Amino acid sequence: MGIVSPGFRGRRREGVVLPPGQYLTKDFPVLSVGPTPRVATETWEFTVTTENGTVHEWSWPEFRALPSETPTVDLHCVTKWSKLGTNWRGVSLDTLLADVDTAADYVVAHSYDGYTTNLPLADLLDGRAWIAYEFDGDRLAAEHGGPARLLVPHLYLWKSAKWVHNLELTLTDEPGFWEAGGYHNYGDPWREQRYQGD
Ligand SMILES: Nc1nc2c(c(=O)[nH]1)N[C@H]1C(S)=C(S)[C@@H](COP(=O)(O)O)O[C@H]1N2
Ligand SMILES: [Mo]
Repeated sequence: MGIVSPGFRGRRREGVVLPPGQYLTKDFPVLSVGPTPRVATETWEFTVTTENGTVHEWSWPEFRALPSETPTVDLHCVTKWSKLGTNWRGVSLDTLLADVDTAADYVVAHSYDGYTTNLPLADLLDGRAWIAYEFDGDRLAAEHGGPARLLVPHLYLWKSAKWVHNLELTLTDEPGFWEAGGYHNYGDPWREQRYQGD
């Protein structure tokens, strides 16, 4: 590692595990805008739609037949709790998007409960995001987004859409639920991008 100036908060430094303003918890709090949707794997489907209307679709068996990964990642919630070293299993977005032909720069994730969140497409690539379906070796609990949720741990946890149903690839950036309600458009915990203007 090179020299990092002590005042610069935007990068992770050796020995620094918590982004600014966060505290550690061992719990796994549940934060949902509405009631937990119960989605059976028999009817579950995951789709990626491109800017020209092409739809890529996976049933549960098709999704589960894809190669999976077991990331261990730190979670940072904008309500200030962080949980370190969480263990997941999921399919990398690199895998899911490998055959998707698109000129889009942005994504809106749509969930079964109607929740939406937006992020740059680049943030889903290069081993940084998964559609996760196991937590700590068990099926992902419904309250935490099961059967499957988006997991984008390098951004605040509101970007990790639970019960994810569709990724809409868009040419222009379209704010999601919290982003339209005053939360930061990007949400980097290391730059403490909690609210618009941070
Ligand atoms: N579909 C959906 N995804 C969601 C939410 C939601 O209400 N609906 N809440 C978000 C918020 S604000 C947070 S902090 C995390 C919480 O995830 P958890 O309940 O597993 O801790 O999920 C995010 N994903
Ligand atoms: Mo949140």
